[in-house]
Amino acid sequence: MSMSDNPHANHNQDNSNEMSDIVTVNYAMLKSPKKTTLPNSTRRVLKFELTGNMNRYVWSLDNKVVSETDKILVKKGENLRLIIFNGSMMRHPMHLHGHDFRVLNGQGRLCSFKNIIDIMPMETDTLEFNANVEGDWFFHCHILYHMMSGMGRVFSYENQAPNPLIPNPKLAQRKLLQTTKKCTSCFRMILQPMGTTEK
Ligand SMILES: [Cu+2]
Repeated sequence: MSMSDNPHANHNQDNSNEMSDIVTVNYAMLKSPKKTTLPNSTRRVLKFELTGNMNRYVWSLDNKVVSETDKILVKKGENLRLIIFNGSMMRHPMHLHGHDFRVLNGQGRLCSFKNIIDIMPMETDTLEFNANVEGDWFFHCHILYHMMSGMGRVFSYENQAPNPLIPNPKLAQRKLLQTTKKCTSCFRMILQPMGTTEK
C-alpha cells in the first residue's frame, strides 16, 4: 500500500498517545465457542495475593515463598475457585500446570479455558477448575526470575496413586524446596541494592 492509499497516512506518526481506531484486546473479550461450565461438585474458594518487593527482589504469594509453605491439598473431583489479587506494582502471568481453568470474565457459560493469565497491578481475577488430574502441580508466575525467587505454590491431590516416575516423593519435595530456597537467597544477595540490609 502506498502512503497516499493509507487512511492513517496523515496521522502524527510520532504521537503514540494519539486516539486511534486500534482496539486493545483484553480478557473480557474472550468467549468460548462452546459451554465450559464445570461438572456439579463441591466448590472450594482459595484467595491469594500476589506480593513482592522490588528492592529485595522477593516475589511471593501472600508474602510467603514456595519453600515456606506446605502443598495445598486437593480432593479429586472438587471444583476449585481461585481469587487472585495482584497487590504488587508488576504484572504477573500466573500459570497452572496440569489443568485448564475457566477465566470468569463475564461470559457466563462461555467463559474461556486457559492455563495462564496475566494479572495486572491492583487487578483481581477469578479462575475456576475441576480437580480431575492426579499429581503434584506447580502454580507459579511465568516470569522465570519471579518463579525462581519463590512465587508459587504446589497443588497436590490427597491419597493419589503412586507416580512411577517419582519413586521417592518425599526426597523430590525436599529437593524442590532446597532448590527454591537456594534461588530465593541467591536473588536476594545478587539483586539487593548496595547499601541496604537484608531483613
Ligand atoms: Cu511474577
